[in-house]
Amino acid sequence: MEMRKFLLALLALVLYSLILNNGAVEASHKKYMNLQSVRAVNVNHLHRTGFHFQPKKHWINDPNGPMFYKGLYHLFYQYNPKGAVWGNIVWAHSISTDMINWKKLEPAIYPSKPFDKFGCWSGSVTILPGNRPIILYTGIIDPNNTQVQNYAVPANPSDPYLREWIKPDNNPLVVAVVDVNKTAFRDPTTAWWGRDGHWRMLVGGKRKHRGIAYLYRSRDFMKWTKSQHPIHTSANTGMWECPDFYPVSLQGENGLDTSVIEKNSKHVLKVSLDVTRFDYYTLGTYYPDKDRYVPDNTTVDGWSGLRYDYGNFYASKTFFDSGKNRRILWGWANESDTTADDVAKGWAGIQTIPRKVWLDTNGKQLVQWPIEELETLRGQKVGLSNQKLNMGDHVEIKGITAAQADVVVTFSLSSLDKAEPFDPSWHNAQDLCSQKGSTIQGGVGPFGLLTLASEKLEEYTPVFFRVFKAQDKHVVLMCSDATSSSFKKGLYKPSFAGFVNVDLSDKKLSLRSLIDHSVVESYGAGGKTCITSRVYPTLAVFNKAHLYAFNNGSEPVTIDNLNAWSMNNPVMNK
Ligand SMILES: *[C@@H]1O[C@H](CO)[C@@H](O)[C@H](O)[C@H]1NC(C)=O
Ligand SMILES: *[C@@H]1O[C@H](CO)[C@@H](O)[C@H](O)[C@H]1NC(C)=O
Ligand SMILES: *[C@@H]1O[C@H](CO)[C@@H](O)[C@H](O)[C@H]1NC(C)=O
Ligand SMILES: *[C@@H]1O[C@H](CO)[C@@H](O)[C@H](O)[C@H]1NC(C)=O
Ligand SMILES: *[C@H]1O[C@@H](CO)[C@H](O)[C@@H](O)[C@@H]1NC(C)=O
Repeated sequence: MEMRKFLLALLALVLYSLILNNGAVEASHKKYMNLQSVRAVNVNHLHRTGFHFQPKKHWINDPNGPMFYKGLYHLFYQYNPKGAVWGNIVWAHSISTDMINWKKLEPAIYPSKPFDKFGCWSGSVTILPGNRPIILYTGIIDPNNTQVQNYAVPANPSDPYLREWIKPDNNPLVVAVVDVNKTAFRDPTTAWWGRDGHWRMLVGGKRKHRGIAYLYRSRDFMKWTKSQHPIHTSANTGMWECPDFYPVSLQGENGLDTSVIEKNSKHVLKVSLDVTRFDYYTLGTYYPDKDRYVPDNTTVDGWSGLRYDYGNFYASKTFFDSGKNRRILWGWANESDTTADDVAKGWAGIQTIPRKVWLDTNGKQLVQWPIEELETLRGQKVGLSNQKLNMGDHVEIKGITAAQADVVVTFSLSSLDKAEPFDPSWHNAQDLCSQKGSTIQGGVGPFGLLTLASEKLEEYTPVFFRVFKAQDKHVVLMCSDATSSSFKKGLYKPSFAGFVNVDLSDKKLSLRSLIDHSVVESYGAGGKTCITSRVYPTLAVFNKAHLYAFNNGSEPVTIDNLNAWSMNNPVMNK
């Protein structure tokens, strides 16, 4: 790729974004036509992650069809082989024995047939009886974005790598009927098997502003019929992308196969809302005879509802890992820098660390935790215990690589009496965090970690808690605030935040942060509330990055216990 062509493309981008910013910007992928096939001249390593899933270069988005098959984990993902912006999308393919070290294979699916000539978009894997994996994915069949659902099968099922996939000629399996909007009809789920001998799957859609999960049934997986009613819909939520529907056990942390329907379980329906670009879920009951899903009255059905992650996390997908009897969640974290930055650095997008997901003992939300295999990357370790932090204190955690680390800390409070009053009109955690950042001193909190911090705190990404007193309970706010993360211009620097539904009777709060150069992925209260931030420090890079614990509340806070590790690099898509 010659420099001249590259510079021309950059110029085109600047002009194009000017036009875009003046016009109406659609929620979906912005299309930078001129940049879609501009191959990376070189790959800038400054902000590349050390242990998160990334290809060697170029653009990635949604995780697709994760599965465990014959002792190997497979991950497919939306990938642009020709550039660092969205476009030319194929299903890239990697395999692993531990979901931490990855080997890159050739793309599994790419546009080639009339039923996917204009795009091979997201989808899922179902493992049919006899251990036969089958991919369902969305194909784009014309320049007008008409969407159909296709399938693909391994060319050689005895190849454990499943390198080659065939797209048979009886595709597409499903096309939009008259009353379905064919340009808002995509992302088939993993199918589940009903006792009545029918397979079922969901496809995301919308009608006007109503989000819809269409339900399809089939006896043989080839002939699919749309059921009269969607499994669920919700007004004013816009397009439902990447639906995910699965059972969770009422007891314990084990996962359930997607086809399990039993008394001792609940169902989860997750949708990715194209309008807000966040992933929301509800817990509820699935009635197989009526093929209806009814959310519990304890969960909010809409965009003030529960989220897997209150930060940069979208288009997620789970799968049942039969190897370890757990359900694993993959999600995409896009960049927070500009498209011009992405083109210049030659890459964009990462997958978050795979998380085990299960139902909280309170039955009202899910809990997530990084898979245990991540701990194999832990290297040099430092610890701290019984350290008191008064208001304004910050202590440095020295002796590890602060730009690439795993930190686990438990804070304890001697009293909650100084908690600030909670105003019941504060519904939006992110707004609250942007008003009450780490430098706004409080009663109980803010306290937590200052990650990716420069030595004199010119740059830092604080991850912290703040406790409020509502009428009859305490309210815990968790923030991951990118406001002061970087001097770089043009970045998206939100004060991501969520509330933490935690019992404070032991007056303890725990936090785990996975810090990886341009990502801080945090788990509050054992994984009840998770927040991922993408940040691009200019000073706090490599060995100039520091890590601190801090308290800026008038109530002293004690670090009961803190362990931090330098994280080693896995083999990543070599
Ligand atoms: C795309 O849409 C335009 C405008 O509605 C129509 O004229 C054209 O025939 C469509 N093309 C295809 C391939 O469907
Ligand atoms: C169908 O969906 C597309 C894409 O979101 C939208 O632009 C169009 O207005 C929708 N059509 C109808 C009839 O609602
Ligand atoms: C919520 O549902 C439960 C049973 O599932 C019921 O006992 C309770 O009264 C309901 N609460 C509200 C506010 O509707
Ligand atoms: C604590 O608050 C003070 C006053 O706003 C501020 O100057 C200081 O930087 C804060 N400390 C930390 C570690 O954020
Ligand atoms: C990630 O990038 C930021 C900044 O450009 C946008 O605001 C988000 O909408 C986008 N998220 C997704 C899921 O595309």
